[in-house]
Amino acid sequence: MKSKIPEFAVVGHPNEGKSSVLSTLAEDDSVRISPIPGETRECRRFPVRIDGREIIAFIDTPGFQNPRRSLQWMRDYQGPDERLLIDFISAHENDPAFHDDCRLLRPLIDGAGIIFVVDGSRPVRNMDRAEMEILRLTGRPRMAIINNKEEETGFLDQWQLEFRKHFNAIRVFNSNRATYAERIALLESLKAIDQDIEETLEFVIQAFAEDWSARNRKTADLIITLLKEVLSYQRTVSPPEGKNEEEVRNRMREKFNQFVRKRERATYQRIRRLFKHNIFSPQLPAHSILNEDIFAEKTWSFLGLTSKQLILAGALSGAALAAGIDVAAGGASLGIFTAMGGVFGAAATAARGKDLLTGTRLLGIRLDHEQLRIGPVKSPQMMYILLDRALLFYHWIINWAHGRRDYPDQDKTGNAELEKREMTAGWSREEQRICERFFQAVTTNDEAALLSRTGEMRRLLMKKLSALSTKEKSRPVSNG
Ligand SMILES: Nc1nc2c(ncn2[C@@H]2O[C@H](COP(=O)(O)OP(=O)(O)OP(=O)(O)O)[C@@H](O)[C@H]2O)c(=O)[nH]1
Ligand SMILES: [Mg+2]
Repeated sequence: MKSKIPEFAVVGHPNEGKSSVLSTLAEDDSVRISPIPGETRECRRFPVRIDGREIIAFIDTPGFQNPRRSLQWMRDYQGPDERLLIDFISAHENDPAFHDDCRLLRPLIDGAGIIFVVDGSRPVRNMDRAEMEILRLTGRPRMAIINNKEEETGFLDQWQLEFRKHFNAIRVFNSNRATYAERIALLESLKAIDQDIEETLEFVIQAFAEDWSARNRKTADLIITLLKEVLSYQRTVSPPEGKNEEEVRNRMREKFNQFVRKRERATYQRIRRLFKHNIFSPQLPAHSILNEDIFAEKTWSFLGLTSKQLILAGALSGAALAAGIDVAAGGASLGIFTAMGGVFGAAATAARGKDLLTGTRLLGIRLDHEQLRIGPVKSPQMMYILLDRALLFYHWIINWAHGRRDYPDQDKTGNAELEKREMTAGWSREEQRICERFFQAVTTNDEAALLSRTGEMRRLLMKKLSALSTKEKSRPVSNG
């Protein structure tokens, strides 16, 4: 039985980035992409499923093999328009010189719309004009996508001029950098290519948006669970006789650190899966603060609240400020990924790092009836550090396009940067209070307050996640 969901064949010249565009659009990292032209030889359908239900499908196709001769045949064709594709395929299907052309055109007979992909960083050639003309002759609704593989933008005007003759919509969409907002914007433009599918696409866009908020809600819940587990951490040991108490304390502390690292890693894995990075694991740039251990002094001097803010929140004494150690606040205006280049000196590190990391300021450890008790967490800075790291991770993962397969550290695009003002130190006092109340409820195990504090925290996180996911980076070139 034929499905009624909208289908689009992604077509174009070999190696222009068709499969990459599809992979990003469909958020499917199982699509085969390769620098060698001719990677895709057969059509493959990639449906997008939401809650197990297919809502739209994209078809990966081989690149045009013989566009000029195919066009010539079509121009000489005498039969009825509606039989053009069927007759073309039956005339060429056994000719190896037209293998790919027959394959890529077949989905159009079955009713698929066209998404034509070109690498706009090179000039328009006659071959491209032939391909565009073939697509126009098919009479199917069609959109052109400019996927710039290189930084070069000098040929864009040329492309747009050509596109206006042949397509119903044009859009710049980079398979390696497109964000969620840009995917939605592309679907919006796709509506313009055919009135008949406008309504269906409206439904698809709605479903995409709802699915995205559902993922954000799940992400918020995962972060909250992580916070609760870490902040309420409590263990008790009876130090064996004759054992050095200091050693036991250190071991307890190390166990806590291990627990936090493990739980954090597991949370990130889940977030990664929520955003459908199933096969490839996006790599952080070498200079990312997330590459630092969560208990590294560097982490504690870059992330979380400033000393001043902590004092304001009653988590640090004014003496710390008097001692002149609030230099860390100087990082407030710096992008967190770029700030790593040694801007911070030892003073800042001493302020928020060492002070909290050593001793018992972070985690209470006390002797109680011959037993050593550790936890719960005493400093809210632990919560802010976890929050900042999770937000950084989230921002990184949602901006890693599924079609991007270049792993080495070459992120010059800047889309991984999260400004300090978008992290907890930049949150309003009221927002920080929500965090403090949550911290209170968790660490004092105040069951009565916990439910409403968790609700507040979830709403706050949802707001932050949604703000991070709707930053649009490119605009449509033209729509008609
Ligand atoms: N830098 C950069 N590389 C890209 C971009 N889009 C695609 N590529 C690379 O270009 C090469 C070809 O990409 P594919 O998506 O496999 O191209 P295709 O059009 O499907 O190619 P065929 O299946 O061979 O027709 C791969 O090495 C991609 O990683 C881009 O936006 N930027
Ligand atoms: Mg391909």
